[in-house]
Amino acid sequence: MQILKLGGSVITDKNTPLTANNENIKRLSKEIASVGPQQLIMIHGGGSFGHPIAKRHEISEGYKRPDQWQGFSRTHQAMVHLNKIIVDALLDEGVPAFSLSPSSFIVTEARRINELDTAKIRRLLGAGLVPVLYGDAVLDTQQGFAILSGDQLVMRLAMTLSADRIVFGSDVDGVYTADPKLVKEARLIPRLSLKELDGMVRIGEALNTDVTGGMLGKVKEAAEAVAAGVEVILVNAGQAGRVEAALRGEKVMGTVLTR
Ligand code: IP8
Repeated sequence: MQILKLGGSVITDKNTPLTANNENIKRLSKEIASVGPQQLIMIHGGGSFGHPIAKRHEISEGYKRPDQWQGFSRTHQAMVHLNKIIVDALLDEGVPAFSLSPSSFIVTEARRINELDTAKIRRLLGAGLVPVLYGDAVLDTQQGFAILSGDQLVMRLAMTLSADRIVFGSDVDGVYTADPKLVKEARLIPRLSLKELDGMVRIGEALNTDVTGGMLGKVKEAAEAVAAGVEVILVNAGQAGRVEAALRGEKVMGTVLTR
């Protein structure tokens, strides 16, 4: 079983609120379809749908004022909207996609997943369907509500359902030796062990910056799954063919995280 996470930067236009990147969504749907029948869970990020609304209403910080409940619901609705665009595109290409709302079966405690009932996901997979989930506004036992990131969801599902591989599709090629947007000599790291990763996280924390150009948080979250034996590969989903190759288990430009 594989889990594919599509980052918000690939499937939406991050500079324009509530705007999907239909071109990328269609191409990626075709790539997923061409892999053929597979045990696959998809999870997508919020991009210009969930994030601006969540930020405006301070949803991730938790309950402070009654008017935030409106924002909580609107954040969720924006994600439902984006999810519909993605599931419709997958169905149009023949992928048996099925939408699942994380907030309907997940509750967090201090922003970490607490309750998680995977029975429905298992049933959908058993029937040959591709459950499509997303980062969502969820109820939280301590702070009222919270934002559950797609990345945290990927990791919990990978551990609970013993996934074989996680493919992270974002808008960068993988993990670099330095931020490629700032440092000309930055090199892509094709394989990264947990020990090397730990070293980079320490450097990043000491400098109080993300030295790898936006990938460190994702990679930190992934470490637990890697330690449990799940293969984790980071690829650029904005480049044609890379997600497809990663799902097929073929050699592809990106970064593989290893034990
Ligand atoms: O883009 C958060 O998911 P992410 C989604 O995976 C929302 O961090 C609701 C802002």
